[in-house]
Order: sequence, then C-alpha cells, then structure tokens
Amino acid sequence: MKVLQSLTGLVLASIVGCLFLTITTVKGQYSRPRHIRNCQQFRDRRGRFELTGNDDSVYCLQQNLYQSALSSSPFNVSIVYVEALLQRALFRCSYFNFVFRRNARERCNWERKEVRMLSRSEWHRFTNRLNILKRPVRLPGGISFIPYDIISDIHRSDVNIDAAHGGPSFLGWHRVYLLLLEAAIGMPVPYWDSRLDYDMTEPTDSVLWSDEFFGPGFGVVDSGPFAGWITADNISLVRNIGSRGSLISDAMFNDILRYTRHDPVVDPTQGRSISIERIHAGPHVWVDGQLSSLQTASQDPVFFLHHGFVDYIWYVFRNQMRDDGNINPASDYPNKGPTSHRPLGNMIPFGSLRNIHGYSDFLESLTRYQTSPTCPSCGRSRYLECDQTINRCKSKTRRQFQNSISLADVSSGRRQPENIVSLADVSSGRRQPENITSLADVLSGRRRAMGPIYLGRKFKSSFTDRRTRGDALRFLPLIRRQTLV
Ligand SMILES: [Cu+2]
Repeated sequence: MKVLQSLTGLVLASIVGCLFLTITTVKGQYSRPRHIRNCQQFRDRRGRFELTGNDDSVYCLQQNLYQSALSSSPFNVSIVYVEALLQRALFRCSYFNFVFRRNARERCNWERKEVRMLSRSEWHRFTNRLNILKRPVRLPGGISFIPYDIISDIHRSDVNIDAAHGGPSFLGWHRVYLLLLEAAIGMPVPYWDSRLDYDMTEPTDSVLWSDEFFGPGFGVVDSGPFAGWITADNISLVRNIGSRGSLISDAMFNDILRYTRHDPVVDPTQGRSISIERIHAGPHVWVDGQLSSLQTASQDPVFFLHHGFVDYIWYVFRNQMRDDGNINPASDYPNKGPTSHRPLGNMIPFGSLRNIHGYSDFLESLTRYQTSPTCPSCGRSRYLECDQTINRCKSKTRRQFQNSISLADVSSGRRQPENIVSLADVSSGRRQPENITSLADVLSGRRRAMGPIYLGRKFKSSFTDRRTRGDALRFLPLIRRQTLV
C-alpha cells in the first residue's frame, strides 16, 4: 500500500513539475528578443540552462535565473539572482558537472590572459557578452532588468564595500566577484597588466584607450565596444586617464614579492607602502571617472580587467608562498583589520561563504592564468613590443598600432582608420591632421562628462605618477542612491 502511495505521489509530483515547466516555458517565449527563437536549445539533459558557444545563451541564462528568482523570492529578487550566479560560479568545475555536462572540460580549463594576448575573436566575444549583460532582459508582465547593473551594484552598498575593502578579505572578496561575472558570461575575464602601460613614455597613448580595446580614455565613452553605456545612475561612462594616481609599476609588483606571508601585503591600515590593496587603488584613480569611486567603479567594465590583474598579482604571490616559504596560503589569513574582515565572518553578500573561503585553494583552482608576456617575443602580440633597454614588454601606442595596419587593409575597405588622439600632442599643437580628434572635441567631450555624476568615496592612491596632470574631472557634489543589493 505504502509503495502504491509513494508511486502515486511521484507521478503527481512529476505531473505538477511538468506543468510548471510548461508554464514557465510558455511564459518565457514572448519576452525574448525577436532574433532569439528558442531558449530551450540552451537547456541541458537535466533541464538546466547552459552557456554555450552561442552568445544568445547568455541572454537566455539571465532571463531564466531571474525568472526563477522572481518566482521563489519576489522581494529579494536581485539577491536570489546573484546567489544563483554564485552557485554556478562555485560549481562550475564540480565533479558532477565535469563528468556529465556539455563543454565542462573546456570550462574547467579557463585561462585568463592579458587583454593584449586575446585573439580578436576572443576579445569580441568578451565585449559582446558584456554588452548582452548590459541589455535589458525582458520578462512577462513588463518586468525587465539589466544583469550587468545588478552585478555592478554588488560593489556599491556601504555594507558590501566595507566587507570588500580595507582589510585582508579584499583579495578573496574580489576573487569571488570576478568568478561571479565569469559565471554570467560563460568565459574567462581577461586581465589588464598595467605595468605594460606604465613602462611607456606616455601611458595615456596606450592602444588600450582606442576603439580596438576600451574606447576613449578622455571624456564620455562614446566609441569602442562600450560606446553609449549608461550606468545605473542614468549617466554616461566617463574617463580622464592620466589625471592623478598611478598605474602599477614593475617595482611595485616586485616589492610585494619580497614578502612570503599575507600579513604585510593585505594590511592597508598600518601605513605600509607594501599593500596590494593600496597599489590597486592607483589605476582606479588614474583612469578617473566612475572607476575612481568605490561606489561606481564596477560600472566601468575596465574594473574587471584591472581586478583580474590584482588577482593575478595575488596568484603569483601565493605560488611564491608555497614554493619559497613553504607556507599554505589557504590558512595564512591574518586575523586583524575591521570586524567585517575576520576570517570566520560572512563574506557579505556572497551567500554562506566566509571570508577565509576567499583564500581557499578551491577558489584558486577555478582560475588559471597565462603568464603575462615577456621579452623578447612578448607573446607575439601585435599590440606589444619588447623594450630592450629594460628587457620588458610594453604596450604599443595608438599611433604605432594605426601605422601597423597595412595600407592594403584600409584601401580594400576591410577596416577604417580609427580616431586617435594624444592629449599631449593635441594641446601642444604638434598635430591636427585629418582623422585626429581635435582638442575642441576632446574638451567638449570632457565638458559633457561634467554633468551630475553620482560618486561616493574616492579611492585613495598611495602613489602619484609624476607624469599625471592633476586635472581631475570636476564632478558635482556627491549624491548617494539606494542600493539594490
Ligand atoms: Cu573593490
């Protein structure tokens, strides 16, 4: 009898389950963009949504996760959506997934590369997927949300910011944050090794600040892959590179590597100059705009590439701890700093993770790094060159890259020359040829950047590069906004 009852129960449960699935499937169909015909193709054998080589799967995954969050917890939908992403990040390489799921082997071997080492198709896929995250995802009932903004808003509330900065949890927290973004886009985040720009004569001339990579470094980001992005504060992305602060130099990197314990390098409060967190603030301030403020930094996608490099520094440091110091980095968590950074404290807002989990080998095992390019080949990147006087690779300038585009390419119409500008060049009047943005354009862009920008606490850089100009954007007084997470 009991067997019969449980069988009936099982049958009933599957019928209800199937009905529920059918309803959500039907509901989901009229809310996706016209070109995405069938999100069902991205479900795996167990009915779970899977990211594939098709970029549309990114849209479908967010829609599905948010829809589930909405049904289970309508009042905490953003939090539940972030938790779902976190689960995916942490179990990306679980044994079960590794054995049973499509593309699992590939996902477990993700490798973060210096951004100038990516193939063009890898870079385009990365920016395309970020742009998909930045597009409103529509749900039935007129509900819509922007996945990128929800992810970016995690790095916003005072509670989260305090849990993430000013102590030993800084590194672990941001490691989890990077994994979360990767779970949303289904591919590794590249890293921006700013040493390669620091070693240039004029870092603001780097090819990174062109449409080939990050888009303009001066004023509104109105071209390049992130052109026209409007932040959660309803304003444009802006930058003012080289105003203050400093990129990370080889010397700073090496100074950190003189230590073999976490204590000195994760303590930003003791007035020590050797703190990864302090060094990391330099590029935030150097780029300026949204990136220079704790509350808005992650609105600029450059945030994730910069933090990829911060994580790379830690990764190198940890390997050295093991090799030279015979120390286990997973247990070398200094029990100091603010209360929110205590080892057994919750890693707010990341579910049930504790701060000490950020230091675990398990988290580290989810990420591999391709070593930053070195001389003489510099990874054969067309954007890098070996400076033989210092025996280090450095970035090419926009102009060098422009010149390297063959005439044949341009005349065959395969690619148009891009606008390039060096602020120093333009203001000194050395050049005003065609196709070069004029100083007036640059300044008008910067004026547009002086609208009401919602900034909170600024990063404090311990380093100021002598080459910086000190002409920070004059942002209007700060306005705080209610946070989502
Ligand atoms: Cu941060």
